[in-house]
Amino acid sequence: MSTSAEKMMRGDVLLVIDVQRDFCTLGRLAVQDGDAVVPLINQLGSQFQHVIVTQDWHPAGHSSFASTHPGKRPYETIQAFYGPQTLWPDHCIQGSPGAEFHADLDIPHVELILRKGFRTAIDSYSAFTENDKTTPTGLAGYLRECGFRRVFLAGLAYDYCVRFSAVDAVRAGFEAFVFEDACRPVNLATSIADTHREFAEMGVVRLATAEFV
Ligand code: VGL
Ligand code: ZN
Repeated sequence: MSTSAEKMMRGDVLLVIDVQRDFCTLGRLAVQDGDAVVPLINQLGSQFQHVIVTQDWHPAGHSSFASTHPGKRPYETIQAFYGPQTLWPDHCIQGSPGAEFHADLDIPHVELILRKGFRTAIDSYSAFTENDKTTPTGLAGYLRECGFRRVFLAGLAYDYCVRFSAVDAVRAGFEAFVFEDACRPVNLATSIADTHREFAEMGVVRLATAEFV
């Protein structure tokens, strides 16, 4: 395993989660040090023949926005029709500057941009299944049809969209690997510890970028 070409297998895909301006410095839902993932993800991108990126893509007035619910504040939890839902500041509104990818993200050969969270009534942390745990995004079918078997993840935020995507990748029958240093967390209550517990339970492998590039 001396070169990345030997580590890389046919059937591997890099899934880059939500590296968008609203999750980075001065963004509406800025994750601490979120910008720091960009150079690492660019490096990873150059090592993978196959790269897919996701884009959080909410309509104005989305049900996950605290501003949609009178009297509610960001980071409170409400009961949605599908269960508990954390409320967020307005972010990644379709077509807004904050929904754009970070300006320094540079992976020209990205083969699919998957948008998620575009249904007003349902949030979607996972790139595979929306928060109702029922509505598929179509990504599992895409990956299967293309013959991918191992999904490598990086991006924002570690304890929300990366976590749910990695766990759902395993549920969908793929192997999942997370480049931890190429992610940053939101860090609410026990979200990071919960992520580590769930990764261990589900067999999601935690990696450092240096182990791969
Ligand atoms: C995310 C909260 C709300 C994420 C997206 O990308 O992790 N978190 N929407
Ligand atoms: Zn969102």
